[in-house]
Amino acid sequence: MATADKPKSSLPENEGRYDPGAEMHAPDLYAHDALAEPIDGLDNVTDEHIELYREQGYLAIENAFTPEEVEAGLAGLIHLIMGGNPDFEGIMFEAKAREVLSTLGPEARQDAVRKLMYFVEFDGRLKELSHHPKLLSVVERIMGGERAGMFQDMALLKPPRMGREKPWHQDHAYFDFPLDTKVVGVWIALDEATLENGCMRVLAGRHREGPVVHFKRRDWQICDTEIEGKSGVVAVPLKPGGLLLFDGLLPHGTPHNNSPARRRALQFHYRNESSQKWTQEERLAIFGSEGKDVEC
Ligand SMILES: O=C(O)CCC(=O)C(=O)O
Repeated sequence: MATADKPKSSLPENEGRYDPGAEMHAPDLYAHDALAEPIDGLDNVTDEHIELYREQGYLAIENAFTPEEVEAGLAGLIHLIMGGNPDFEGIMFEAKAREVLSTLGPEARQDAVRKLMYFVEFDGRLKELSHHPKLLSVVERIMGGERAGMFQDMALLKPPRMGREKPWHQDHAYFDFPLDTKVVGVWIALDEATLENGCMRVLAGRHREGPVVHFKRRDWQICDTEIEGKSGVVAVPLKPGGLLLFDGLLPHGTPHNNSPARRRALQFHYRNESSQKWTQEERLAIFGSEGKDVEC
């Protein structure tokens, strides 16, 4: 396992900043056909499960992390949100909370955060989770035994009532890596992630059909009409300490959190270390709509 790329203390330009507001999605956009069936524990991932990952583009694992590890992750996040490391600047607030931020006390401030990025070099507890040997071993098995390098770390908090949708997208559409790069996302539940508070939805098996054009709408996203009415949507509710592994080309998204419950999660991205880089132009030629006869 390689170490993370050079730490950045703040959000890089164009990353996490496309933020047109809080327009609400259609009520059925995240309706599901099935629930994921998680494996119990990272130790119990068999070669058949790895094969299943290749076929369906994801694998859910419950009890991947202990309650103590989950507590440590949450403590690390809260420490950073409360300004415990003054060098860390990678916090993004929910659009609705920005106007009132200066009036919020510490508890309310936590529930105004949409996401944190590039934090592992600023808190050892979070770094330990991202470099957990059992997790890395499964990620490297998915990559066919290649060495994995983590290149992005995020925490997605979806606060009660306010937490915005993350529209359907493929993560690869955000990353400047050639399409043959093995990109594995790991999404870790720190609170219970439920249908109501915005657990992940995935379009099972769709990664095998390759890239989908993305548009700037409520976010950099797949057009809603590409998803509406599609079968094969799997919802992935998880208890704290459970995780979802998913392919960089797997369409996925999460609805608005309209419940009173928090939904805090970590998301790490790994790629095979031998992969090359793309330019942004190369990426947009594949994932962007410009020059193509497509509309949204
Ligand atoms: O945690 C979420 O709500 C969705 C995260 C996600 O899919 C992403 O940031 O790529």
